Amino acid sequence: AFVENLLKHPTFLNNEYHTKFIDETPELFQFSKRKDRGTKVLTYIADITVNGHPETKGYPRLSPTIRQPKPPENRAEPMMGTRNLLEQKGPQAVADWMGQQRQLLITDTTMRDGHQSLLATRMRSHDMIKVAPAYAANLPTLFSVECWGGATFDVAYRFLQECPWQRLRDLRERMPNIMTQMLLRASNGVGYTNFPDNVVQFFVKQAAESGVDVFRVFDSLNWVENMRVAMDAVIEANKVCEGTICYTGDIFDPDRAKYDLKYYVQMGKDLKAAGAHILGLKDMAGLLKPAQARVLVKALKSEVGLPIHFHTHDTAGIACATILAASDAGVDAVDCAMDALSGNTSQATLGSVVSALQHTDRDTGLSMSAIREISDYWEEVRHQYGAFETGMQAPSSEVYLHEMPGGQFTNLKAQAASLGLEDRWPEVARTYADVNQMFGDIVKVTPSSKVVGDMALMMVSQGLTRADVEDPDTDVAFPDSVIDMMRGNLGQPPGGFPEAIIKKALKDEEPNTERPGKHLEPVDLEATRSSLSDELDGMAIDDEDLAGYLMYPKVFLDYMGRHRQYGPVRSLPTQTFFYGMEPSEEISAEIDPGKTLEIRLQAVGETNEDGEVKVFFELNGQPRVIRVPNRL
Ligand code: BTN
Ligand code: 3PY
Ligand code: ZN
Repeated sequence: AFVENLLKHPTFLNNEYHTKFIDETPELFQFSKRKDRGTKVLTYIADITVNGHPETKGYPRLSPTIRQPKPPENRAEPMMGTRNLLEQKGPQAVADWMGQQRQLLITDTTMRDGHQSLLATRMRSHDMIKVAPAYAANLPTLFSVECWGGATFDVAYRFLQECPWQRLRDLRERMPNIMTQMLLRASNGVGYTNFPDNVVQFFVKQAAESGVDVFRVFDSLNWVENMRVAMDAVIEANKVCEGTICYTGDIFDPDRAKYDLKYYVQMGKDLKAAGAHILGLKDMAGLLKPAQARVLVKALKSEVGLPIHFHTHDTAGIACATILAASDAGVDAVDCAMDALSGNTSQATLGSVVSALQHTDRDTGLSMSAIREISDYWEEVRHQYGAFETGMQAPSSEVYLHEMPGGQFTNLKAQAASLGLEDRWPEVARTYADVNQMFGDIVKVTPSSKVVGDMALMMVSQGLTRADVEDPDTDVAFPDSVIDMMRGNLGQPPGGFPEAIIKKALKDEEPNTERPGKHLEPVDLEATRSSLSDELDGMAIDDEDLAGYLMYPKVFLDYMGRHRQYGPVRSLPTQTFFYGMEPSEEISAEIDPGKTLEIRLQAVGETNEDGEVKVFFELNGQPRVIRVPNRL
């Protein structure tokens, strides 16, 4: 390969080379770059077949003869839906229309929060794209499909070796009539820290261009001041701005008076004044109970006057009851997940909510048979992700103690286990609640929930109690995330953080109580684009790549490195992506529209003395041999 490269090189051909030419021309050694995409994909399959995928190690694959998930037939041409209204008349018209509907509107969260909360966010685009046309054709009256944002963005690059932007474009194209919806952590974008204002603006503009219609914007401390930059960017892009309240505590509990009815109504009014088209009510842990929902929804409806979109989790098993109470009280739209990916830490069961409302004045009008067919598809998809199941067997009222968001609960359990604390989970849960009180009773949602979790794990593993931490005479090594939050880098909770804990974490350093973005220099976008291009050997960097890099520089670069080696692996079936292939198995992968690879694994050879294995394939009928290192 080296000689081939050398003979083709223009400097060599022009006789301009000198003795240092070889040393100074690194591209001569970049053999993998010259591999065609078919070879790259075979290299990936060979590697996974021999070495396994690091994410599914130790978990048995399903039999290769198991049926691939098959999406339902389209029953009709896609009827006009909310997306057409948005395109024709704009976001205010969507909000006005929403407020005039009698039926309860439904958002399907399966492709975002559903798998984020049940399968560690590991669902691949391949499995979503296949069923998107069935949503468009068979459920055209859904309010929206939540399919982007939250944790799905970095997990796509980090663990699934795919571009989140392409997922968005592919889904958008296949559901032209239904609004897509994303979860945006305001100034934290889809990351864990506050970004400079121009990065947030750039990200929102790109998300709107690539296909997001509804932006659910929330702040992890419920600080409206810190939501304006993101909200303004959504409004500027002419998309639906769902300014969102995060719900915590219990409006009926006098011990949690900080988060009473008045607090939420005032926040709703502030979001309306900040330009929200609709009001999101985000109950990320599933704490809102039916009686409280009745009171809260009524008050928000009458005192704020925006249409309300309610999101909750079924962690305690009560989400359907709360949704039906909210529906009675006049909530406009609610989030549900398709049956097969609902319940427990996920959303309420879509088919059950739809069924419960049939023949009532809030009948959703959605087709139960269309829902069943789509849910059957998701059930088959879910089987392929067994390695990521959390093992949660039943709903649990323990969530009222710790108040962990749906996505964090099982994650923190796994983190605790990895620290050897699996037997001490009840203690972790109690400590999480203590940390919340010690921090002044704050909203816990990404990223503030992660800070509380970090602190709780540190305390349990070091045997520290709240009293120990608060004792001025005990030295405490706070996690970095806690120090960062006390510095004011995630913004301010209502009433600020308690003085004593700031003092203990920061010692003599003064916290910043202004909006973090106010003190962050704008990023020079064009300079960043050109240095990123240099780092990637002159590759053209488009706005999607740049926005991805700005959110997660290292994750993006690692993704690009693997992409160069393995090519378009997003098009592989999920079984193959996670487990490789078995001898005589055949698959096909459409790597571009109309360009399909037919791949058959013939045999896997012995490992030679260099530690390499020959893997024998047929690619579109032609024999191919790929060598990969045996790393086991
Ligand atoms: C990651 O966890 O870094 C992403 C998964 C991709 C890692 C690739 S997959 C083929 C090869 N085998 C490994 O064990 N690692 C790489
Ligand atoms: C996220 O930010 O990813 C969430 O789902 C918060 O609830
Ligand atoms: Zn959620």
